[in-house]
Amino acid sequence: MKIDSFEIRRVQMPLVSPFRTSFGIETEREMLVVRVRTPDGDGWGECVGMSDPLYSSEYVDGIDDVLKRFLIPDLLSMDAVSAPLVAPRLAKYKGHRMAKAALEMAIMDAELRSQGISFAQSLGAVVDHVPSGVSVGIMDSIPELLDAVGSYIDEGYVRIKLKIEPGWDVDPVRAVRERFGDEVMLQVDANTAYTLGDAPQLAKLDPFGLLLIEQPLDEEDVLGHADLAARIKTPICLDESIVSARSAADAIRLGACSIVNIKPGRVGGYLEARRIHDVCAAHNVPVWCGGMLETGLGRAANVALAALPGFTLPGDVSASDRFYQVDLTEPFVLEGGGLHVPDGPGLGVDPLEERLKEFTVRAEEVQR
Ligand code: NPG
Repeated sequence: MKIDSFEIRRVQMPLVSPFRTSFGIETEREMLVVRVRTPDGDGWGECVGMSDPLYSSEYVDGIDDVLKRFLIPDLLSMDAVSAPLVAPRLAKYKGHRMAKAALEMAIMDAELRSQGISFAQSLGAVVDHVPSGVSVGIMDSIPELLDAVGSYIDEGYVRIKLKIEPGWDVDPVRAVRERFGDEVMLQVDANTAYTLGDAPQLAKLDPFGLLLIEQPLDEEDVLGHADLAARIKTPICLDESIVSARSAADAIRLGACSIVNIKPGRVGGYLEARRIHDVCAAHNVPVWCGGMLETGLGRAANVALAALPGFTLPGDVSASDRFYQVDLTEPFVLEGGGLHVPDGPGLGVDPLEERLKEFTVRAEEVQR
């Protein structure tokens, strides 16, 4: 496929309520949305990088720079491009996986739209509806947390994930178990907030029958996770540490995790995400789809990925209204505890012109 140009849009969307994790509080989501223009039609990519480099080293201003200065000019210099060529072509630029993922997503969308094939079909989805989990931020008090969890359960979410950090771990988990019972699928996410020295504290979560504990230790501490796995009963799931199919294979071989969270942006795109799915499936390691407060664009692609056979645990694929009063696309709505997998060409959803205008703070065209 030939590419005419790329448009980079900086988008700012208010969140329905502040979202607090062990690395910060978000009240608004700032992100980049990329549109690729081709003679066969446009395609959309969403970049999951945040405003500040707190979850990963990538951040919006840095992504904007690397896109304009290196990645986009390189792709524009090619006679023709297709989604599987993007990652190998851009491999010489170290890192910047979220930036690369957004470009691959846009090109994949344009390509699939022109071929009349959906993301789900192209990735190998086997279901048309995926169960939704919801991620619940750190709160100021246990009663406030219980109210939030109660409303998500009432809405129909089938799995609850509690964000934890030192000082907010065993008590909230115990309170949720006491109030909502042992049947609720419950897991926790530490976003690297602990060290191996905290093993005795983390072992106190063992009696609560959690599905998993996500990324308790530093992202580079893969061996530490293997050691921790020997000291606690709750299964360890890695998120930040898994940046490629290779790192997933390494972590599994070292015994650092028994479950993997796959976020396409973190690993450089949907095609690498599928390779991680394949590696994990080959090792009987369950995977689930992570979320990074995506708009309807990224959500559509995540839902398609979550429909692959190895995604045996509910993902952070909540409805649009979990984070946004109005979405960039028609909203994803919770039905039967999950979301329908879009089946139209490409992402199967389009940004609504008015919304895009409303939330865009800057738009730039990068041409050949
Ligand atoms: O449902 O989109 C969602 C959010 C799920 O908790 C969630 N994401 O650490 O997994 C995470 C966390 C996150 C959000 C990470 C934003 C980075 C940015």
